[in-house]
Amino acid sequence: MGSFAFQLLLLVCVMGISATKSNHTMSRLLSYVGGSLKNKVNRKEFDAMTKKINRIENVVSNMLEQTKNESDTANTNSKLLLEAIKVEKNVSDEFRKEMIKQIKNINATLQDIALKQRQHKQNVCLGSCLDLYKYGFQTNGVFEIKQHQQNNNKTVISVYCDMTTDSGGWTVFQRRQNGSVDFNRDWNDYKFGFGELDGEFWLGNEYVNILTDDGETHELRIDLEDHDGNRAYAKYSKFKVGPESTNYTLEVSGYNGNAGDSLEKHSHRYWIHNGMPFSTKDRDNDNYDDGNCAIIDGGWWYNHCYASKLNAVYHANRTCESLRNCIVWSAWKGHHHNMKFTEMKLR
Ligand SMILES: [Ca+2]
Repeated sequence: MGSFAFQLLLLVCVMGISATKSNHTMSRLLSYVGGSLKNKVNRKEFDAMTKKINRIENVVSNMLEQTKNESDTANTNSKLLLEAIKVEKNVSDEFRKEMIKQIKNINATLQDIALKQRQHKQNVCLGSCLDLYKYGFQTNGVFEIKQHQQNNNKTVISVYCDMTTDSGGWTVFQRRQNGSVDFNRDWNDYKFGFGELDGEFWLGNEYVNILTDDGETHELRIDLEDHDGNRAYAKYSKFKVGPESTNYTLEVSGYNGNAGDSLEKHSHRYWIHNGMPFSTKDRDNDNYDDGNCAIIDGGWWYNHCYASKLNAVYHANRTCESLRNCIVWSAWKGHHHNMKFTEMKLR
């Protein structure tokens, strides 16, 4: 049933995008969902579910039509939706529980769609994911935020907000998860960012500077997962990336977490990243006199050279064959243990 959650959410998302021309798309999606379900439940349950899905189709279709015109009706309609898919006795308890879970997910997604519509309708464009969270946007996704620049102009940028981890309100500025995006990039790419906000990406040093260099105190959180499925995090109570005139120098302090600190302090002074400018393959700002630490390992605040490097070349191996091409957070797993998933976020 795990994939059913995804399929239903996919269904809702696609319908949200193309509500007006959704009949054909919806039929195809429902047929796809149905086909997938067929293999997982018995015939009786499947027939019952088909009826339910047809009813969901009607209710959701009406709801999307209405939320298009008036987003405030979404709450009412979501309740109608919940009523509409109460599963009958001939469906197993487990299946019913799963359905209710999925409906709650759909409900949350629909409310989020409604809130996004309200954001556009009322021209609500807040300054951070934290402001958006406090406003009521509490599901993960891509949002627009408005930020002051030093020349007092405002710039609107798209960011991915993590609204569920550690009380939410986090602006994600880096993600690695499958190696789909090349991180061995030059200064300009790291300056303005690359990749896809809902996939692998670097938001851009320019934006991380704007978001952290505003006179307020910001936190940094780094979530890690290794290739054995172990997870850990490092959190810093103070985080700032300076402007380009400082080569985006890193200021970080106040570690806590369970991954260990691989940025602020280290017994080996050449492995301290705090206070270091950013380096890329075409801009050597590190303390390594005989070369450039960033030459093949992606941009980072290299010293001589690193205790951590989360933008290195992605390999789906548990351990690193060499110190090169290895996504490292040494305080947690040492220098030879490759990370499978990383996310860097600020608040
Ligand atoms: Ca150097």
